Amino acid sequence: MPLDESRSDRSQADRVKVELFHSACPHDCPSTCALEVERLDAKTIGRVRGAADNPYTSGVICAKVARYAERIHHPDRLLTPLRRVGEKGTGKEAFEPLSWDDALDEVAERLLQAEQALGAETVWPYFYAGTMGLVQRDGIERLRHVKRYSRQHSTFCITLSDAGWNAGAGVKRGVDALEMADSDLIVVWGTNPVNTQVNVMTHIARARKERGAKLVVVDPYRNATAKQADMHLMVNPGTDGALACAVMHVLFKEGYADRAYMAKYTDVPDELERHLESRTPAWAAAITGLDIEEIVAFAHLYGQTKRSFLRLGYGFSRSRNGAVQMHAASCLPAVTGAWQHLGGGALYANSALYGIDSTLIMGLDRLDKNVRVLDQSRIGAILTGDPDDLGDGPPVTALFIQNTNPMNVAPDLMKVREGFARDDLFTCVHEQFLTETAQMADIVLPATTFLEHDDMYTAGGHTFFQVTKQVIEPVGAARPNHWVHCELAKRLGAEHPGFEMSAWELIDTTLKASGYPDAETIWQGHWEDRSLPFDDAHFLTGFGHDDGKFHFKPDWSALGPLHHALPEMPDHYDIIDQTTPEHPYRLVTAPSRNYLNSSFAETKTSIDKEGRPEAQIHPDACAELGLAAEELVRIGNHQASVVVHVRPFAGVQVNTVIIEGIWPNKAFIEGIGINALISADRGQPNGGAVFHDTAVWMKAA
Ligand SMILES: Nc1nc2c(c(=O)[nH]1)N[C@H]1C(S)=C(S)[C@@H](COP(=O)(O)OP(=O)(O)OC[C@H]3O[C@@H](n4cnc5c(=O)[nH]c(N)nc54)[C@H](O)[C@@H]3O)O[C@H]1N2
Ligand SMILES: Nc1nc2c(c(=O)[nH]1)N[C@H]1C(S)=C(S)[C@@H](COP(=O)(O)OP(=O)(O)OC[C@H]3O[C@@H](n4cnc5c(=O)[nH]c(N)nc54)[C@H](O)[C@@H]3O)O[C@H]1N2
Ligand code: SF4
Ligand SMILES: [Mo]
Repeated sequence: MPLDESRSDRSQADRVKVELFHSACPHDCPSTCALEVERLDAKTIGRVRGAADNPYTSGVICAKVARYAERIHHPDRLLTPLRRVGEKGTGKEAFEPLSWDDALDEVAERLLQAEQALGAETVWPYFYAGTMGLVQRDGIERLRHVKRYSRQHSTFCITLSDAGWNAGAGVKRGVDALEMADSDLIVVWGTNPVNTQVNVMTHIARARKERGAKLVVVDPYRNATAKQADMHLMVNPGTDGALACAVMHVLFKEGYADRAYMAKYTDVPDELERHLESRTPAWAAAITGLDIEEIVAFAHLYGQTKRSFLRLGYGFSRSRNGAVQMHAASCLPAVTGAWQHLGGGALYANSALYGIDSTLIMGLDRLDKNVRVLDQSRIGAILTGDPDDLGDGPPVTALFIQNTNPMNVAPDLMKVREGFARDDLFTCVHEQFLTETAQMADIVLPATTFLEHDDMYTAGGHTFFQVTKQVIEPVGAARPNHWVHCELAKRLGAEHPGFEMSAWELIDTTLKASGYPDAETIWQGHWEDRSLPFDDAHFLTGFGHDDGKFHFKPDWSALGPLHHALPEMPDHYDIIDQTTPEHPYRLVTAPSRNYLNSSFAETKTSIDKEGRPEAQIHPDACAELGLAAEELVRIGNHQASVVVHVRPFAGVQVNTVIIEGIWPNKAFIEGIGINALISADRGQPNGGAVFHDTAVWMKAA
């Protein structure tokens, strides 16, 4: 992989006077790259590059953001507010432009009418992380809390992985990713950084070049990262708990367990050892589909390497048992004591480093815990009136949506479509593009991108906090989320100091309340490094729990209401969507490289690079099903079926099928996207979508 995907010709830029601005990538990606943006004039950007002087970004960004001019200046950007005058779901021709004042008046009137008819809980502000900027992403919470609209349990992404990590380590942080360069073994587990956070590969490449470090990838298919690995453990999806247990079994049996470390830093090492006696490599081989020898070889490599770095991803947590999988894997460095060494330990995410006080931005001073909470991933069930989801409250009759595209990304898509299609539902979508969700809206509002507004950013994958300023004028009549919150608040009679401030004032005030330098100072310096001293980052001063220990035996009841059946110890928790004679395959819907969730599916370069949705199916399975390359396969379960092209691929087990990318529904042969197959079941113990946990049938289409 090229070290700098963003390097390219400067010919266009050379012709005009180019100014460089610092910024940060706002997309929902652990890398939160520090950027250098070329401004060609007050309205136009040129190339975007990774900041060379940021130690994590190190001059490298993904190709899709390097080409951001293509997205920001895209002819399909929304330029004015729109009112729908035609059928839902039918594109541009169904909308007519209107002024901002008229649009905001209409939205406010409809929200007030809904509230008067059924109470404030009938309104559901709905958002996710289209921008990760704290002001523009989270300000919608202030409007929600002040108005006592229904709350949102945000379960698309991190709920399962958070629960799994916190179960063991007790706090959401880990070893600084820069230490990967000092590691002798890097285990990329349940993440595909070549696609999803390219910067991880920069630091792995350094360790390999400078120290001859080994790279192990644990993943159900030979993805772009596994292709570069020294060892690829191609597990059955949802079976990592078994692999982790068998590895620990070997570590204990063969003298790789650090008993002195465990006595000091962990809760119940002896009980764990006894528990693992029956979790042999042979036991795990039958569950994971790996060979016994592979499992033992990995255990030896891991046990023998003091500087071993686990880079734990989100992917392997997107399953009904995902929290148990994450916890089981996170136990490994606590058994060997790898945490004690430079370049040793684990990183899932670093959110806890930042300590931002979000009270002002989110209006937490106005939060009323009696207001009902609706699960984001169950939007289909909610909009179609499932009483279990709605609780005692009214139906949802009004949605205000920012930063997300649920008509494309949410589970149980057929139900989501049915819900959005309701005649008695008022929907306002604030968007950069006329997404499939925006096409269902009554009023569409045009949104700015990150280079058209101010914001600030934490990061999951590194330690740098960043503050950014607007670089160009808003495109067309696009307006930032914060501006829309304030304008709606006026019309809705919602009062809060946060609605009286500019975005910059919100940033500055929040930073002061959080013990940071002021906004201007951080902006001038581009970022504020929040990394911890070695002993703290490596938990040598204690893990996050009250007893300071890593918990092999977690208190799941503290982590969510659905804790009753969870295993007490790391294990294979067998609640995944099992294969049956009727559904003999397991489907994984992993992200593609050139799309980011559903974003960038509008840019031509990304579309050209991705081509079309394809099912990657083992050649033996193809033979059995009578499928060949270029042919169509129908893939289905009790929810729906979709039709895609076949790509025979030996880098996957015979009973697993992979479809990369969250494509627009229309990219599929019958216009039904992949999430029609995804269940809206809640992962345990705290909910969480199970995007990679689906048993399916396949047949020639
Ligand atoms: N290009 C690109 N970048 C992205 C995104 C994107 O869509 N495209 N999405 C962004 C977002 S929102 C997020 S949260 C991150 C997610 O980034 P990651 O942490 O990488 O998580 P996923 O992309 O869901 O899955 C990564 C890998 O997990 C594997 N996997 C699935 N099930 C299992 C399992 O049971 N066990 C194991 N061991 N592996 C499994 C998949 O095969 C896939 O290769 O990426 C972000 N970055
Ligand atoms: N099958 C399958 N489904 C998945 C996943 C998977 O791996 N497989 N991954 C899941 C995961 S991890 C996640 S996080 C979700 C993500 O799904 P979404 O939250 O829907 O993320 P995006 O698809 O990137 O859509 C974000 C939208 O926000 C808009 N946007 C960006 N910035 C702004 C802004 O400043 N203001 C406004 N108003 N709008 C803005 C963008 O134009 C874009 O349309 O998808 C989930 N769905
Ligand atoms: S790698 Fe992630 S954070 Fe970096 S530019 Fe690409 S999408 Fe943005
Ligand atoms: Mo995500």
